[in-house]
Amino acid sequence: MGDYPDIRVIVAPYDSGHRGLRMGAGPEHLVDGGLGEALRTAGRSPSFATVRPESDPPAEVATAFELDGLISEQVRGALTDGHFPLVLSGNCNASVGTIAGAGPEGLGIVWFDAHADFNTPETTTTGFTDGMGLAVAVGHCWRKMAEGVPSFSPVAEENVVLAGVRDVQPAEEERLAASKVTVVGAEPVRREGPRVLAKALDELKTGVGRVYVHLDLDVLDAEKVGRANGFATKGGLSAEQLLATLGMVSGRFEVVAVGIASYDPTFDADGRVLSAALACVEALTSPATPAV
Ligand SMILES: [Mn+2]
Repeated sequence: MGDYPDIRVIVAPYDSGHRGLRMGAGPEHLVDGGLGEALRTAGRSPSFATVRPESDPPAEVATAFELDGLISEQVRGALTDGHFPLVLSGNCNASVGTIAGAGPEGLGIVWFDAHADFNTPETTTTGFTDGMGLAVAVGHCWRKMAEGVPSFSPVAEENVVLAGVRDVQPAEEERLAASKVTVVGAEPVRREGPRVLAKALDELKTGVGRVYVHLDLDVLDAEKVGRANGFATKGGLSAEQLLATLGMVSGRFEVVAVGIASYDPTFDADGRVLSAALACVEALTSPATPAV
């Protein structure tokens, strides 16, 4: 990250338009579970802002994009104030707001997730917009809705690295293969270590200098670490591997914003996912991160 003295924690505690429900409980659980302490340990002073959509009744798609708009304004405001934006959200599609606020032109995305979040309304079998977050970010779907998010424009596919995936649907697989998104699955990271990500990051660096880091906590291994949510699967990264890969990202790029998403504390009874998440926050916001 850049040399920001302060961190603006932007809290978007919603899942599918519902406040505090399921993964919507994650952001406040992270805050109550020691996020401020982790930031202070990293030498930062945090301030907190919670976004509140007003669409009534809430509707999954409309509320998701309303949240994106509110997040975009918060992220832009934080950057204007010289604060580093850290966005805690229930769903991954909140990333669209963060990317918009950070300024999508010339921005790269490093997206950690067990899933590809690359469905569109035409390929999804669940109707869950969370699973379309990356597809929206690169302009593949919901284009009119995304246009309504202040400052949003799609990020170029070639400026995206998707890492740690292992649960990808066939239609997503096809569309990823036809795209310029670089995919580094969880399996090679587990087999050969975090360094397998180096090539993808070095290539990304030829195109962009600043990145948004998206961290869906279900990139963590459901067995070795714990289940971040109801969609978590085994075969993922250990906390150490994730920390090492994050260090590789912050060693190469100016990280302009971080998003942490998809944490449902009811699946994390022993708090191991929480601990891993806080360690990631510390690593990503420490003033000096050594390059690997
Ligand atoms: Mn996700």
